[in-house]
Amino acid sequence: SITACLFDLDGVLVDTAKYHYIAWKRLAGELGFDFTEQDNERLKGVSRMASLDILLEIGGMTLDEDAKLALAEKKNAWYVEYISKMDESEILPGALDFIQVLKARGIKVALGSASKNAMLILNNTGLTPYFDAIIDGTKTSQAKPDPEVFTMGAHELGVQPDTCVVFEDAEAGIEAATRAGMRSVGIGSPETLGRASIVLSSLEEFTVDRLLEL
Ligand code: B16
Ligand code: MG
Repeated sequence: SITACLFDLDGVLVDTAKYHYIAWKRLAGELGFDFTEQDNERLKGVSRMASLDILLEIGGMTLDEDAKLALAEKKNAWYVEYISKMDESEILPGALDFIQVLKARGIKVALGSASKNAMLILNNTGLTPYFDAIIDGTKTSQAKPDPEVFTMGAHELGVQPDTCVVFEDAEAGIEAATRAGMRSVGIGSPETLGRASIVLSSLEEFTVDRLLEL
């Protein structure tokens, strides 16, 4: 049986990738190189510092740790400015309805995100009260595909991993779910998320009855 659903944030509940993209592009611009939407695909689900490493690799730059921390902070300040203007209209189609039905059916709901800004996004979109547990980048030490974020989620909910289903838009997130011993629902394309139990284009086309059949 299924006792809990664990949701990734960016790409599953909200589309913050566009704000990450504008902020990284602005940083690349200051550093003197271009950063495309296609480049940005490589940053999805990846931690902030690992994202910066990919960006610098694209620009052909090598910097010391202090310089990298300063750039990451600069990018984050811009990103926080953008996400501060978010509201409930930015919740992705079908996400809130699905979460409400889960709660009504007694299935627990947790967040499993790499972002250190998750609380700001959840508060601005009004999603915070729906979560029984919130695990984000401020609580974890290992990035996906390490299973830590989801293992911590199950632990905090007091449920067994094999009764959990993870919702993820990134390949590394599907791998993290599998390594945690959980089923997974991929949101996006079957080409990159083929290892998920099932792949959907959005939560709009999903129901709790289909969840219980996984
Ligand atoms: P921050 P998720 C991830 O969120 C994003 O997909 C990824 O692009 C970002 O670099 C990462 O959070 C860290 O975010 O800079 O806000 O700490 O998909 O795990 O919800
Ligand atoms: Mg994601």
